Amino acid sequence: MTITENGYGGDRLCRGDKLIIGNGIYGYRGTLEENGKNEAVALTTCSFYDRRGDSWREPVNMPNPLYLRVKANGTALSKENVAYHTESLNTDNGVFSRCTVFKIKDVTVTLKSERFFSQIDYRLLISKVTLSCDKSAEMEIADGIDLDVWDINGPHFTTDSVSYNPLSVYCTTNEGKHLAVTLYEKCPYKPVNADFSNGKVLNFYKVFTKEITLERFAVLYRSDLDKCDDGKMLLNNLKGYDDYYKENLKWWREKWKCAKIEIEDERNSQLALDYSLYQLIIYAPKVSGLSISARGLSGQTYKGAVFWDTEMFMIPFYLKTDKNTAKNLIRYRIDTLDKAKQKAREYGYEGAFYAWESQDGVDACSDFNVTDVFTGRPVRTYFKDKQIHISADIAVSLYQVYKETKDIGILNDGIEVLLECAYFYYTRSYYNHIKKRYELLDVLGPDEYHERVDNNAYTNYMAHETACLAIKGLKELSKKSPERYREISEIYKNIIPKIKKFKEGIYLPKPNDNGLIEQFSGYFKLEDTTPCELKKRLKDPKEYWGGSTGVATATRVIKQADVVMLLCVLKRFPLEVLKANYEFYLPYTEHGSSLSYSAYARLACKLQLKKDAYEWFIKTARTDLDGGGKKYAGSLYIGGTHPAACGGAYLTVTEGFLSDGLNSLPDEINSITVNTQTKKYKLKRN
Ligand code: IFM
Repeated sequence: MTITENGYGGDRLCRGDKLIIGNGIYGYRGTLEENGKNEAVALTTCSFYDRRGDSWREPVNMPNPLYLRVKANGTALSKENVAYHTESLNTDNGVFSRCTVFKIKDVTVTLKSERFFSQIDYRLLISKVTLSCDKSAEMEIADGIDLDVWDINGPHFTTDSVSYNPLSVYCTTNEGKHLAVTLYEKCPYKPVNADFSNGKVLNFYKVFTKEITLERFAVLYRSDLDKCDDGKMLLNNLKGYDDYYKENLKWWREKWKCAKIEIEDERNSQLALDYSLYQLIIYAPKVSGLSISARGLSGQTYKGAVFWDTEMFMIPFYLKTDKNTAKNLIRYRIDTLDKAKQKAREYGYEGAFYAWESQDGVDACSDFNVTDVFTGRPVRTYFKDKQIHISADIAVSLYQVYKETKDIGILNDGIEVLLECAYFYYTRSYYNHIKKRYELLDVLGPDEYHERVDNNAYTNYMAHETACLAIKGLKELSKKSPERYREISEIYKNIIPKIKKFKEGIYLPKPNDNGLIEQFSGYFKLEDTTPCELKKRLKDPKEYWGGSTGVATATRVIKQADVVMLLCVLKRFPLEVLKANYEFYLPYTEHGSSLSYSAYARLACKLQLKKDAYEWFIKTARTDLDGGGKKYAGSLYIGGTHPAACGGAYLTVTEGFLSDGLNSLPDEINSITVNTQTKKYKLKRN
């Protein structure tokens, strides 16, 4: 399907997010050829990080190889002379296109362009620009590589060398990594000049014509991935634009065969679903050792870091549609186990405490992750120190990947992740001698507004589950991989009994007489108010609600699904408990994180709350189509796309609408067909 935006003057930041293309390693924001850093143009990278000075480390935005500006009969084509403009993204084939008509004095010029990434060779970004006039005109085109890029904490590179024919730049980042962009152009005319000035390396064309087409092939290089190849081979063997176009269509056709969900419903959710799954497809890294950041490839917010979003919200999609990607994503955690062990030790514990915001396994989360809107001062936040549920999220996901792929290699290598995560919880816990139980004190659950709480139910149950999976994983190994089992049992012989003790003794807050699980000790005693009421108390719309002084801190208002998330993930609670907690926590939930809606959607399905389920589904599926999600935490910009909400839409359909949950579809949905790598499922309303 196609997402279309009309009119030249739209919100470029928002369109840039929405009309994004990508191939897992690179992304290109939905911007126009003539745009620059002020319009947030970016050729984004997955996990190619750099730090400038003391500011946050973030992924590098590459030099932009698709820059172009035009004059016709001496007048610049600019926003002042736009007569018509439309731009769109086709989710069926990952092609961005635009058409702009410029009317200047004596001539009308139509600029059409399209662009897409190669999905076969991730180093290739391909574009075609056609300029056609209603009569012959003198066209002056300057096009090439813009090195003056959009950054939050840049600049991230300096230019070492520039060459012409083809245009090429070679740069070094502050951390000493290298990147290069080479732009090869096919055009019936030769450039009259080329130069490097004002941060741009450009070819200049001057022709008298009615129409001119430029085919542009950008070959990208980053020294962390392309170790022994600087792209020369690729450049020497470039195919034609149409060949790449056909290859691209074929790739996408195959991809959608395993991923497409067809939905017939009242509010035409097909586009929202297509777009959600499209995002998950374009964010899937093409090589192992990488994972998906919380904002996908839409920019540098959240430091391009990997959160629990990947394991808890995205991996389920890949497990059904692209098992290799699911395995690669969990391998990212297996590969970074050492860093998690190091983090645990830094905090005085043993085992594995994974990074809350992972950049290659290292925690990028700052101690001061929010800025106070009133004072401009950094606010001490505890996401990194206390959000210990991250290790359990990874362990639970790892076991799920093993179970669904049946790849014993994952368990052989992942068993240490399970054991180390479980051991971390044992060492992190406090044994309460009076109550005779292990407790996890001073933690931060999924609801980030209440920091440093005791016995968060989600955390305790998930830590328990981790211990169970570690023991189960060992048992499984003993049957499927006896040699590895013997080896591991020997290495962990002193640790396994501790994990077992923790498993038996960890405090699991039970539902009370009303079926309610308390989110953390003391939660029920907090002020009983709602997000709506809290909004009235705000002195600034961008004020941060959590932390020590936030409006939500002393109240029951929570940022996102917490107990409800627990009830979704661990399928061990009876329906009456699901019902009681859904009803209880709903009025307190702000849905201030895009992760929240889908948890409520999945639970609503289980509870046969069909209307609710449909509403939550629409919200999660439309998050990025409607430009939703918070744009600021305090005064910190956190905009971009929300792949976890996209994964949440997928989970709602597959785990909710199609599973044992609903006996029949919500009234608003006529039918749903889900294609996966192995099967096709169809459900029609009774
Ligand atoms: O992982 C989430 C977290 O749960 C809430 N804040 C945003 C993060 C990234 O999406």
